Amino acid sequence: MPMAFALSSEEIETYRENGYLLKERLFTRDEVTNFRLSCDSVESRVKEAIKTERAREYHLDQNVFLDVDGYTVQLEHKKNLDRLRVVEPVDNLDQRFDRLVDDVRLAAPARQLVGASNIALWTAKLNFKSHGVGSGFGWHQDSPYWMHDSAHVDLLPNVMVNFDDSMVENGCLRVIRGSHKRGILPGTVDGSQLGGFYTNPSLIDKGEEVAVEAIAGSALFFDPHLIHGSGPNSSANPRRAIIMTYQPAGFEMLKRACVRNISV
Ligand SMILES: O=C(O)CCC(=O)C(=O)O
Repeated sequence: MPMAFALSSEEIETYRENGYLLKERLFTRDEVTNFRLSCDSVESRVKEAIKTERAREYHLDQNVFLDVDGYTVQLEHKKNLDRLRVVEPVDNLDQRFDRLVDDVRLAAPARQLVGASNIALWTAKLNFKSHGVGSGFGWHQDSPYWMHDSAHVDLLPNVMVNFDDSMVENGCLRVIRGSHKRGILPGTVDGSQLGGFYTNPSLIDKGEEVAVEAIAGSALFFDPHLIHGSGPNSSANPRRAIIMTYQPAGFEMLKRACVRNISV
């Protein structure tokens, strides 16, 4: 009998072909409401932590990053430095996020995509994309960021759980369908510090671009080699989401010297 919440063979085929798969309404309205409360709580605690002497600030390409208490914080760009952009890893900053890592609705598909019956967490980041100020993400693959820290970069499927309706207007995720099949692609050569992590524009087939609009409570599974990015959020609505990445069991997390195996 198929495991509850496991992907069907057609869904797996779609994921393998396109590099992504959207599962609508995986989480209820009440669950989404609670996840939003968790976002607020993490935001206020992180804002306090980065004011302390424990925080170490550094700049990359004029953007501000802070390492504090074992996680990294990216602030929004330029004049919006009072707003958080990304917190990573975030799983252990909130009990609901910690439980979400083990949620069978995500873990059962992740096991199939990793191809292992036992899996662990690789990383979990909370992207705030605040209304009016949330900046976009340039076209990139995740695998070039991770290849120096993981020996199995092909086995790191992502799942993005949307806590708000995620539309073109508030900067939904965009993907280049099928781009994962080409493996790790060369980066941009523009002299910037992080340019090498952005996919060389000459290799991006814009004819395959898809804006993946998704309602709150949906989950988007996507391949670590899939080229993706997103526009800014200039709307009046937030676009909060967590992106969790799984790996085979027994390996340490990115940026944290501990193994976080999945317990169900
Ligand atoms: O949240 C987004 O819009 C994009 C995030 C992303 O691409 C990433 O965190 O790697």
